[in-house]
Amino acid sequence: MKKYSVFNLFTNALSYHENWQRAWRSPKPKSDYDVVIVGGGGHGLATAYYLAKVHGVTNVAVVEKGYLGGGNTARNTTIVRSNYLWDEAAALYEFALKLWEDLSQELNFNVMFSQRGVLNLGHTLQDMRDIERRVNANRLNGIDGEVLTPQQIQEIVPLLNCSPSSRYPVLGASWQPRGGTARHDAVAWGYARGADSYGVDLIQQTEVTGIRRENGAVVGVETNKGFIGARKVACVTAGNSGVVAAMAGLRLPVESRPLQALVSEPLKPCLDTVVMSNAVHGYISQSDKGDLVIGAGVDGYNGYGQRGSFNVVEHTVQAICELFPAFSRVRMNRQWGGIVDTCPDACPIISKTSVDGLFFNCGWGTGGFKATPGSGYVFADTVANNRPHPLAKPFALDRFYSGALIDEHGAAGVAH
Ligand code: FAD
Ligand code: PYC
Repeated sequence: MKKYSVFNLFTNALSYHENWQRAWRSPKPKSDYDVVIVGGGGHGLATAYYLAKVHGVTNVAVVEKGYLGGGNTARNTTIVRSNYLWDEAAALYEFALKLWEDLSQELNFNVMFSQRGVLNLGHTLQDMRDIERRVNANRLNGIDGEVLTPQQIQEIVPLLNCSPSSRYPVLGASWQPRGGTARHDAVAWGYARGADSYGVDLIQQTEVTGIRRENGAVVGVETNKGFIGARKVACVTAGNSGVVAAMAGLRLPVESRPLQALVSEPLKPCLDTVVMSNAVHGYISQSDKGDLVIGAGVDGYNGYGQRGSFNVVEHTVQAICELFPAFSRVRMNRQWGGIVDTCPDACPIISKTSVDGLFFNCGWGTGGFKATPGSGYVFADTVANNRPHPLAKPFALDRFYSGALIDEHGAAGVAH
């Protein structure tokens, strides 16, 4: 992969970007691939990268209906942590967190991973019992975590209202120091450039409209630009997974709902960690640009409109003002929604399907950004070897038949 020097940066800055190389090719689709990945978000691009790099499978196309990283990857609030309750989920998210720690070096692309720590606040005795249980479980799994007192929290976040007379007093928090945030589009671009350098074709503005099967096996995808043959099709389409699965006659146990976020006008640095509260129900961090990045839970209805409803915005900013009275006069610049696909147990699906050669990676709900590197790694392994990667095995579709669900609603961070 080409390395970029300070000299390059300097000359490019003075050339009005004219000499900048494209970060990836824009090829016409071939008639046939070993693997077609549907969906060019972070997870799809990471899957392509690891298929090529780790498994030597390079005759691969990523087919994206919009632009790379323009779905939930572009719309999320970039919180990364691995403090999930159950062993299976904790192992998967911790694997991802370890990949995050070296990702900028791996991709030679600054993904701005910032381990500024994540606080999950508790406001009731039951919250605190749940927090203690989760932190204990995390530590048994080798994941960093501590239970903090209100005094310790106040030292980390001086602006947080820790007054015992507040409506929902802060009684404590879980603290994962290795958690934090990353730059969402840099992750997509880094994986895209890496995958392209191995020969993967990244095909944008091309919508998959059908999944062609013969004798119970996948043979390719129909697109709005024609048929593309494939021995394997790996679908990584987040909020649209139910729609894409239906193209192959499958019904997935996912529901698609809007999840909203907001950013404020930029402020001087005032919040250098991530604060989440499930009870008051809002979360917040400050981007490197200075904006407050804010969100809460999913909207209360299913749908595909990437907007959401106003009452959720109102509820979210009320929660933030309750937690941070000093932010009550900050103006909000933008609000948006993304469509998240949620499973009944708030855990993802990483799985083969009943159609030979057809795989799905979806159902990450409100929390898949943090999993991007790990998700791509284990899904690539699953697709390349036609069997689940050990970390992906508990997340196969068969759990909805066996009943071996992994209930992570408590650790999901925002309500589903
Ligand atoms: P996407 O980035 O959505 O990629 C899927 C792609 O598939 C899209 O680009 C789409 O255009 C494409 N596609 C769909 N249908 C087709 C088709 N028929 N043909 C071709 N292409 C198709 N997670 C966290 O861990 N931390 C957070 O802080 C966090 N905050 C969030 C805040 C909001 C407001 C939202 C909406 C989500 C948040 N998430 C968070 C969840 C996270 O964004 C997702 O789980 C994750 O980005 C999913 O990645 P992906 O690559 O699977 O999906
Ligand atoms: O999964 O940590 C998370 C999260 C935070 C905001 C949305 N999802």
